[in-house]
Amino acid sequence: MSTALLVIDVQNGFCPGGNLAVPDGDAIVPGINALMSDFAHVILTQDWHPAGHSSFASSHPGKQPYNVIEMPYGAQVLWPDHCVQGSADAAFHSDLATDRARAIIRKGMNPKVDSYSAFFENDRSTPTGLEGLLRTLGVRDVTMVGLATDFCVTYSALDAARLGFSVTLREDLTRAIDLNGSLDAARTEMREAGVAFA
Ligand code: VGL
Ligand code: ZN
Repeated sequence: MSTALLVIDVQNGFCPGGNLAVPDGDAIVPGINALMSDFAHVILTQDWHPAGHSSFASSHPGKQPYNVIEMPYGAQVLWPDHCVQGSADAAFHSDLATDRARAIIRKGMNPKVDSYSAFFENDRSTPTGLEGLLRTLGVRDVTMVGLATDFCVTYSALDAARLGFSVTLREDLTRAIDLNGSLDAARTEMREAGVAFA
């Protein structure tokens, strides 16, 4: 059985200067690079939205970033336009050691459904294919790092735990958006799901 490091959304868009900048988001890059050699497999995710994506406030007349609306699949925070396919905002941070990655899982490509998790769209059922990749590789233990702690990292960790993987969060190698207490709520949910904090 094998181990995988899941590096979530370490993209310019979530780093200082990006369209959805997470405070200090770039500070985790050296530590993530150093950790890669401890794992059999390194897998990156990349938030990869078409222009006009339904998670963008600009796609909803009268709405502002960080408003919350009801979508057919549940509540959806509306974001500034970010990580549009092919843009500099969607590129990985230039210091991230992407050469070590076995695979890059792109997500958020469905114009109508957001996708925080590396495993499923926000309907919690449409798969990205990552589960099959990990199982085929014999991976049972996954360690999560990246951006943002309280959105894409947490959704990915919760799905991994639900799928039966043993999940460790390296919280020192994540940074949070922390919207209305979302970081505390995310920590509680991960603890309850059996995610180990390292
Ligand atoms: C993310 C909000 C929107 C993330 C992605 O990577 O945490 N958050 N898209
Ligand atoms: Zn996004």
